[in-house]
Amino acid sequence: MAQKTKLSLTRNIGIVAHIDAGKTTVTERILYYTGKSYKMGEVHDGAAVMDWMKQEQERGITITAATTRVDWKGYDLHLIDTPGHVDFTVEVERSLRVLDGVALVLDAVAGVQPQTETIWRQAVRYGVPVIAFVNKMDRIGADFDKAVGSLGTKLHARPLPLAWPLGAESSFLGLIDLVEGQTVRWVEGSLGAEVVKSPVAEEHAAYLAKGRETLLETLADYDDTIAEIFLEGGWPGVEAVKSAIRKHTIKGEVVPVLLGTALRNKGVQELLDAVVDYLPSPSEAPPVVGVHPKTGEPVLFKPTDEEPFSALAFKIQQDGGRKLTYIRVYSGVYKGGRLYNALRDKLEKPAAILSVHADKKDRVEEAAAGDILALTGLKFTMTGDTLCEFEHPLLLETISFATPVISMAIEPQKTSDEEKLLETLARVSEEDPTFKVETNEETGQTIISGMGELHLEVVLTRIQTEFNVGVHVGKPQVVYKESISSEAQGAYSFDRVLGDKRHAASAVVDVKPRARGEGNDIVVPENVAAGLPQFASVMKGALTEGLAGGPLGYPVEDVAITVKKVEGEEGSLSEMAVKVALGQAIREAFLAGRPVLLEPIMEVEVTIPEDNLGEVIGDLNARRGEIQAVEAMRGTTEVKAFVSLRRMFGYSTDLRSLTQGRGTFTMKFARYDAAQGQQ
Ligand SMILES: Nc1nc2c(ncn2[C@@H]2O[C@H](COP(=O)(O)OP(=O)(O)OP(=O)(O)O)[C@@H](O)[C@H]2O)c(=O)[nH]1
Ligand SMILES: [Mg+2]
Repeated sequence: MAQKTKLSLTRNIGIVAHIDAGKTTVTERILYYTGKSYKMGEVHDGAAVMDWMKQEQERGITITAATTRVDWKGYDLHLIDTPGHVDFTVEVERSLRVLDGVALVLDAVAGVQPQTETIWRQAVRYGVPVIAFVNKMDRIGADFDKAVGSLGTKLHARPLPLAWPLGAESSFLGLIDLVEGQTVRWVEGSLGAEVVKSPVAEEHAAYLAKGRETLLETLADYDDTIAEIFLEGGWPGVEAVKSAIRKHTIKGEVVPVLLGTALRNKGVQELLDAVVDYLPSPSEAPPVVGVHPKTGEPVLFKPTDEEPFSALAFKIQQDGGRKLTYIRVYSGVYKGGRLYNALRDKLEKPAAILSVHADKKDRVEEAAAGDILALTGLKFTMTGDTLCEFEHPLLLETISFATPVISMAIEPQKTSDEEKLLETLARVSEEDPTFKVETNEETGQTIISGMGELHLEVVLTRIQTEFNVGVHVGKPQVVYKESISSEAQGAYSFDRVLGDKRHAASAVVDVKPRARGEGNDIVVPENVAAGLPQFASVMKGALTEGLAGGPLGYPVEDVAITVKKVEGEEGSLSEMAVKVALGQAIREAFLAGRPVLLEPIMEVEVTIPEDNLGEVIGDLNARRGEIQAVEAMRGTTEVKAFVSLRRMFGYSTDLRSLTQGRGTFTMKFARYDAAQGQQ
């Protein structure tokens, strides 16, 4: 196939949503309707192909993003089914970084939910166009209009409904395709595989007219050609409307909305049609620009086979005894031989190129622009690294990850397993950039940290079942940090004779608090740096160390440090003297700046039956939560609050007993802030 055609017939798409919206169920239908699976696997039976990990099947949730490749009407679709639980957002983040478009699944009853908002922000940040699918139209309380409305009110997106539902809840039967002007239904006996399209019945003509009017009215805001025809009261024709939808979806101006119920096998083929019709091919996605690793000059390769090879490693996975490195290829073709890791300045020699479908892998001959594949045999490459040709080096933008907020001590049940445990933990943290392993220097304990209780629980189960290491763990703790509350200065002079040599230096450092979440800022003014070029790396080391552990013993956040002076006499000004003087000056400055302990604060959303409101609010107050909003909707009430993570341990059990199991909640990290009434 000519390459241009090949690329224009490719779509790299993610299925994303809040937890339980139905991503995996939608994906299972996609596998069935495209002929990739011969039977439909259900999440609640633990039989979904895409939820292939044992823990996913047991827990009924997706934990790790699974990739697959299907053929739809001659198009080559690379799909990634992502998890919705906030503890696994790393999987969504890295998927969005390498995808060209997403299908955002909404629950027709709940509409936009907290995690939907997070994903939306990520999609906007990476410039990824979005199509929405309002799923679960069969559920009691399903409301298409309301779900569409929530895209506008909660995400500030511009929704563009492309269909109108015929019925809802148990009487949801089909839809009117507003673009084609047809009624669409699915034959039950064929598990929805047989789609019946027919002209819109007389009694539904008004829906079609009204739906088309809204469609054109919305498009007219972005498209002059459509605006002219709309103002004259005309219909521009199916092709013209499709091409306008495509153009403005790819620009990120509108979000086409489709609907159905994956569980009842309705509406998924229309979603697939929309994916190929309205989401970009790799060649239409914005060009990926990198920088030269040495000069920092911009480097731009077009997404064609003729250009030098470039790819981003976005995921590492242990697969039995071997390591898979997932890559998204942006330009060129790789057929074998060495690849250059431009970030680590290392040559890699991949052993094989694999096309991945859930947990199955097939060897393929080449990796070409637009492909999402896995390589085996890489030694140095980590998540976010660029692979390219040695002669044509570039660095693509890496992937940023949230930092862990919860930690616990871990030790092997058998002391003989100590080394094996450390090896296993190292492997897990290589796969998962939001899982960290450290040794507490004071106690010698091994501390693991991650995004939440579920995250650590999943890792612990893997360690015990997949790697066969029995472990004991401590109680979960939050990850504290510290900052300062006022401007201050620290000075220190070091002068000591060791052996027959005198070591002496003096240092002065200014520190200033910065706003929460701003991070640290280190300034070494020219006049200080210029006088001591031979000590540049020692000074950098002292600063990094000073920030790694402040006077309270935690990593220091949100401070500006300015090194005012580092000096000494020739002969006695040594590396050791500079290191000690600067390190102590930093410590003095932090102490004088009145250290404050910071703890993770979570944004909590609780959904409860109206009659439990009093108890739930009372309980949140007892946890010293700051209630932000209470919103009542048809018998259920939503409470939003900021609560410190420390006070949220065990909340799911408490909420269950407060609401007789009817309440649910989600929480996500909001910020680090001064710890209330602790230490
Ligand atoms: N009533 C109804 N239930 C559905 C529908 N689609 C999915 N479900 C159910 O909703 C639950 C969650 O579905 P999943 O497909 O696992 O949802 P998910 O978005 O993949 O969930 P995570 O990956 O864990 O975030 C399962 O019990 C499904 O059977 C639907 O259209 N209607
Ligand atoms: Mg899932």
